[in-house]
Amino acid sequence: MHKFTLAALTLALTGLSQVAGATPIYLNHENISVSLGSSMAAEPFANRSTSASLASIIDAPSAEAIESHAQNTHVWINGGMLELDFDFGMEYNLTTLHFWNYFGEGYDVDNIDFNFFDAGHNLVGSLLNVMPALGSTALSAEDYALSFPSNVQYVNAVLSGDNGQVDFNNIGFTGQLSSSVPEPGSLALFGLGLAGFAFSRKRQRA
Ligand SMILES: [Ca+2]
Ligand SMILES: [Ca+2]
Repeated sequence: MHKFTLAALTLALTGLSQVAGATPIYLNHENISVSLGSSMAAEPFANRSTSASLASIIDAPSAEAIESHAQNTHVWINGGMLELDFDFGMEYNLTTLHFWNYFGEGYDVDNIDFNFFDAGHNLVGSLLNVMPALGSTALSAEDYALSFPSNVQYVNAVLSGDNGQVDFNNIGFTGQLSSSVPEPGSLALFGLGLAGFAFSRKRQRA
């Protein structure tokens, strides 16, 4: 019986932390999607299919991940720009943007324009003329702090290189769920409700 109550409390605490959205979440293929922007041809990548390339953009397991440059880890546009549309599925208050650039000037990304939109597609922030540093052969991310912790669900990114080359390994975001943080009173009521639920289940089973 104590086990059941503990499980219910654990569930309640897990639920509370999700409702509060207090935990920074790294956004990657497990919780967001990315597609080609409206300016792009269907298969613009030089080395792989669009589906494989898009999957590779958001496949870093964490913001601290190291990724080696290989055909199945990077994406490459030969002669042009790359426009991407990210969809987070729900609104996040973003804190950091992460970018894994190519390691040589001949192919790396030299400029990125980011525009951030809420669930209603209203512009809530921009990060323009980002000039990412060169990566290295064992790539770690360059981090950009975001100064507008507003409700972001969609991100449009346009990446370009001085010589028409766009090559990089990953783009990632860190943020917290924007869903409103409940008042302490409602938190306590929520917890009491769950505890009551556990107690009544316990009595029924006894
Ligand atoms: Ca990758
Ligand atoms: Ca360059």
